[in-house]
Amino acid sequence: NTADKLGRGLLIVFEGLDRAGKSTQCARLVNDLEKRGEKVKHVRFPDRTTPIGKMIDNYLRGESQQEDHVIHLLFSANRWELAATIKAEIAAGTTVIVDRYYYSGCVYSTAKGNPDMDLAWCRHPDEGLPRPDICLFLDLSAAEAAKRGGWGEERYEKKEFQDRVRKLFGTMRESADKDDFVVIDAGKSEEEVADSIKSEVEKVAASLAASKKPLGRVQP
Ligand code: ADP
Ligand code: 2DT
Ligand code: MG
Repeated sequence: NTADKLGRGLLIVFEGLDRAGKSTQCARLVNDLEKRGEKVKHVRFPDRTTPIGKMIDNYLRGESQQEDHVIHLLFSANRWELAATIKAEIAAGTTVIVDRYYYSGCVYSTAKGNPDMDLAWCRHPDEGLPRPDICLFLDLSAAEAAKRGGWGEERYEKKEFQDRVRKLFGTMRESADKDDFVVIDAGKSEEEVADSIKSEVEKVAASLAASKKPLGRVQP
């Protein structure tokens, strides 16, 4: 298995717009790796269970207001509070599968259009976090996403905002973090998407095992 060949677990992140299928595919990959005898931990951000996560949850549900910089830093802090655990799990041979990470953090905050907060500013607080071995970007057109049902009631779940998010993910996929991303066509059936993901994960696991690459950090 991965841990024997690489000497550590993998850090695998899922990103994409709302309804792209992240949560569905995270669950499937966790299941699949577990069946193959791998140790797996499933994490999602925001982690709404911690005290900081509860503040974020209130904000997302529209029950509280937060200044733009403040909520941005809370999302980042919510990742930092789990960073040491993630590193320890990976060192112990567990593969950690993450539903949204700092890429969402940068893109959603920047999409607000606050003139003091561009992508570069938004990325700084996350520098130094464990760096994903792969970020599987589930790519879905707006039309396909619309077929998957309406948005919920949460902040950000509005057409105009989602259009800005889509554009900014595009920018991010072409900038500092471009080597992290593998784009997956998320418009196919659940099984077909799962198969593409499996093959990308196997590819990255094999290449890392060959190079014995240690877990990285998000670079400035
Ligand atoms: P996300 O976590 O990215 O918001 P979900 O995994 O919750 O997305 O999926 C959003 C909706 O789309 C759910 O109703 C889910 O059952 C459905 N769905 C997920 N993957 C597919 C797919 N490949 N084709 C059609 N519908 C899908
Ligand atoms: P879900 O729980 O449905 O994925 O929605 N978000 C997420 C941010 O604004 N900043 C972040 O750092 C992260 C991780 C994206 C969570 C919502 O919170 C947004 C949608
Ligand atoms: Mg989800």
